[in-house]
Amino acid sequence: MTYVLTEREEQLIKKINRLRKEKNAIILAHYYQRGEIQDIADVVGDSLELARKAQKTDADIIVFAGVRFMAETAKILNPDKKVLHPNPESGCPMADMATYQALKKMKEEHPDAVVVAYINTNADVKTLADIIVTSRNAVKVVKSLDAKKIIFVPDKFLGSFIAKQVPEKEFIFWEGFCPPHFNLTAEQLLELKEKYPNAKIAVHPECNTSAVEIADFVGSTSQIIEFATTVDADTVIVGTEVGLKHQLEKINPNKNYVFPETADYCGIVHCCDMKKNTLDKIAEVLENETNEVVLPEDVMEKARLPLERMVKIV
Ligand code: CIZ
Ligand code: SF4
Repeated sequence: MTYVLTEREEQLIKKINRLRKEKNAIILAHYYQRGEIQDIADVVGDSLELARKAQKTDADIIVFAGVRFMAETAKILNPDKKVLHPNPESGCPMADMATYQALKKMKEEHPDAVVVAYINTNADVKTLADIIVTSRNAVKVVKSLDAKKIIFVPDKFLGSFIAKQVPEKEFIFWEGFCPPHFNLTAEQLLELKEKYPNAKIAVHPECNTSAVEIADFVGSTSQIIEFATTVDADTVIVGTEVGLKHQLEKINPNKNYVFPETADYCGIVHCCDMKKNTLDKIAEVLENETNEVVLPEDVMEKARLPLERMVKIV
């Protein structure tokens, strides 16, 4: 996506560059961030890649351009670092669908079940999990568990995608979903396929089951990047948040990446929460060191255990 910076944005970038040098800071950005943020980031990746990158850095300050649960995960894995979240209002509606009290109750009702939580959960909910998964490693992690019964929280679509590949286990799903991915229908994808008959369709497992069923490939953001940039097809229809288009075009500009059109700013598949981080906000937190991610010690300690269990498996 060619994007021409305004004069103001160019000045903001100069300011960000000066501040990050002065303060020994790094900027980590998720693939769903605005293109101009991806372009100035030290690292662009999925939530786990970024949290692990944060573990390796010797920077004093980490500016995490993603939604809140991602900045929290980086903090949980790096408790001694200063993690700044450009806009604390950038949350994840799907993560907010799972609450601590309701999950606690569900656990009590199924004492024999193991709780598998998607990384898209708030820190307090992670404290109730036995293990965390991302969309990249979920099937592998769930297959490796001894338990027969799994409570999967919060994404019922990712949950049912996993369940199909792990039929030997029994699943209890949470009624959660990602609104932008849920709104993408199989009909929209098939319409695009009519327009581009030789295209391959790649979707994220957060999409609803009807979209997942007609796709040629289902995977996480980093897996979609691998598939779309290397598959033997000139056009790839991509069913995930439109921010990924920027990265796909940077990595392999010789292909045509078609994302379903959306009428609204927050719609198909456009996550308005992801877009709440802006260059302005990044410059502001770098300058004033505001919006630091602060979590209670006990929450961090408890939430770190299921994250570390996952890291040992993958
Ligand atoms: O873990 C992430 O970064 C998310 C939310 C999606 C993905 O597929 O990478
Ligand atoms: Fe949450 Fe969906 Fe937005 Fe990701 S794209 S942050 S899952 S609402």
